[in-house]
Amino acid sequence: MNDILQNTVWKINTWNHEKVDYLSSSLEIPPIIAHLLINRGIDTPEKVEEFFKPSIKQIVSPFSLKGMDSAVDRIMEAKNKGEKIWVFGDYDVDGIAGTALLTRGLKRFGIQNVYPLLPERLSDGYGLTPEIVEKAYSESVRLIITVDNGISTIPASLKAMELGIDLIITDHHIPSEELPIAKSIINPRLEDPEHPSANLCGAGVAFKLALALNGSPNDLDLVALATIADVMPLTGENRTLVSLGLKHLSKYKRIGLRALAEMSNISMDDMDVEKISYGLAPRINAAGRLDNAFKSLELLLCENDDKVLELSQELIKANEERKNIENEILNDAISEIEAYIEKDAPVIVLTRRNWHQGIIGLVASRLAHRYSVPVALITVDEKGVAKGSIRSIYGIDIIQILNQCKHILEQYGGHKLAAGFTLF
Ligand SMILES: [Mn+2]
Repeated sequence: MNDILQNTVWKINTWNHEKVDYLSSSLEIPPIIAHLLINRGIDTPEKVEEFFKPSIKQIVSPFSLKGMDSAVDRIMEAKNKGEKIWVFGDYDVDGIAGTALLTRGLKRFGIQNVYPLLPERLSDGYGLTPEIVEKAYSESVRLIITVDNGISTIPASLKAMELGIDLIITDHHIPSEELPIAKSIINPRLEDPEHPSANLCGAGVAFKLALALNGSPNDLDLVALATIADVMPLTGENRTLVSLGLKHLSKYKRIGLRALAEMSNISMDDMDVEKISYGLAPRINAAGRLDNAFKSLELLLCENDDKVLELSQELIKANEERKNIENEILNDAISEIEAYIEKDAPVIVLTRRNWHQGIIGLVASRLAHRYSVPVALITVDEKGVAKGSIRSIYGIDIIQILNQCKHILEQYGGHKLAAGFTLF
């Protein structure tokens, strides 16, 4: 911990006397509180009121996001024609929760012919691929809606066009210059950064689409779970969604989450960010890291008491296994770093045969904290394919760095602080 604090650059905001005086006198609050609020951009009495009392009213219209109208139109058409729809997600908490949420939202909208699908990390890899589109075609699917992926899936979009399958892409990953071909693309990263929804996670975007279809906010517990697990900034609309969602979690207690929490000795009264980050999220993530995330999706959708107990038990076991593998890789990496890497190296890159691909991101993240530099861990599988996970530190945008390495990468994508790639 001390290491981290020592290596952190602290930037202290200056005190804006005029604003502090105004806010502290109009609300009768101590100047230091006013200063802290102003630092967060909460600089009027109205914004303070909103900040302290998150409410449904603060959720902005889903139609303020580009692509929402055309997405709703296309889904309406699917409903009228009775078309088969796939909701295609991701194997992490955000992708799983978003897939569960949108599947429920479409059913609530009156579409029964809808099926959730998640890729397998080891065999399919991340995101929609031409192979998955072909499989959809062979199963008579005519509309695929992605959740938490799809913004960089140009090959899959070409395949879909060729086969006459329409795509609605809902994602929150950073778009590259070229966008896939789709009926509709909804991605808050394509909006103005000041848009209140600019920081939504994948499940947050799925929530917006479900809200646009049904007109009422549902499954807020899943949005809170995903927003926290995806480590999104808790500002703007995210803060409202998480605040409402945590209350919803405590009160409503989805049976799958309740079983998982009980069996993990987590009390669901007074749910908070910590209980999700360190309690529920790692267990929901564990299945997707080790083999198949579908178990976690089933848990979120399941309404059978016996089945949720069984699924929870499996997730808890998978999480124990994940911890063991993570510690093995961590120790392995640390001994290599201490032996071979110079103390002031600006970046750490390590590669190994058969490091577990589902776990290297977690280890990279722990190493980036420990050494305060970006860390890339690369694993090479039996076929010789090299896949890497990078975790960065604040101030170093790894997507920009990966953009510069484009020519040696077969595939890459992610966020400023966390990304994945495949080498040629
Ligand atoms: Mn995500």
